[in-house]
Amino acid sequence: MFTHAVVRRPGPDFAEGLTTAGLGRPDFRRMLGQHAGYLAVLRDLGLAVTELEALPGHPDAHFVEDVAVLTPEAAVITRPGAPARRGEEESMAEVLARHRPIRRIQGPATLDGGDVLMAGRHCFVGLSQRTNPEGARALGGILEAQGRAWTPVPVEAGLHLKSSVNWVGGDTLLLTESFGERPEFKGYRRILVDPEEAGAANTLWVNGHLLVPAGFPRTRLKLEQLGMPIHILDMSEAQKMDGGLSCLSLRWG
Ligand code: CIR
Repeated sequence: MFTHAVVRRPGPDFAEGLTTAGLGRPDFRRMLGQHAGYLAVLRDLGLAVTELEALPGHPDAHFVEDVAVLTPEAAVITRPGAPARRGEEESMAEVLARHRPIRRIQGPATLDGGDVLMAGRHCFVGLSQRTNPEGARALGGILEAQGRAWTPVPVEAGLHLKSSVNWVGGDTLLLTESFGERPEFKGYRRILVDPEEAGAANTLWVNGHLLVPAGFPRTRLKLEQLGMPIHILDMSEAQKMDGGLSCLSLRWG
């Protein structure tokens, strides 16, 4: 169960962030509204949410998930794979140091938290355009010292591993079709998102509830079979910047 989360308010320059989505220019007021709605759900689900101020000059800094990985034993401050995003991590390290001992990923390793998928005690680490093998191994070494097993997973589609694969409780993963048959996930019950609904894969489990992005009715029907309460959230403006539900918070318990 999660008891805490950290989020960061999007800044007025957030449309200058990195994106490949091709979904058009996002709107700041709408983004703030969607961000506030997301925070409200986290608070309703019992999390103490710390909201940091926007970080001027870092238009992607509200995608806080990428700059740290939390385990019960440590907060691992990452070295983001996109040079433009380096510098977001320091103010997060200050906040997380109040909760966990700090560990750091050092260059030339790169690691984005969006590539780190915790499925119960097991961790999958995506090898992507952002996370290199050194970054995966550096995190893996920290996890192993904590008694956790991890598996690297090549990310051949999407920005991060969690753009395409997410844990939705128990032994169940929600995946896009291209990850559905990957051997790394064979031991799990797998729910595939509809091929037209790839964006639905970035669904977020929070304390026995599922936060699901709006606009994906077929995946919603499949997820309803799991019997968990579902919260549909409009994520259109974050999606225009290649982001989604998991990227907007760091969560721990
Ligand atoms: C980026 O390209 O880094 C941001 N525009 C989006 C990051 C999304 N983060 C995530 O999926 N964990």
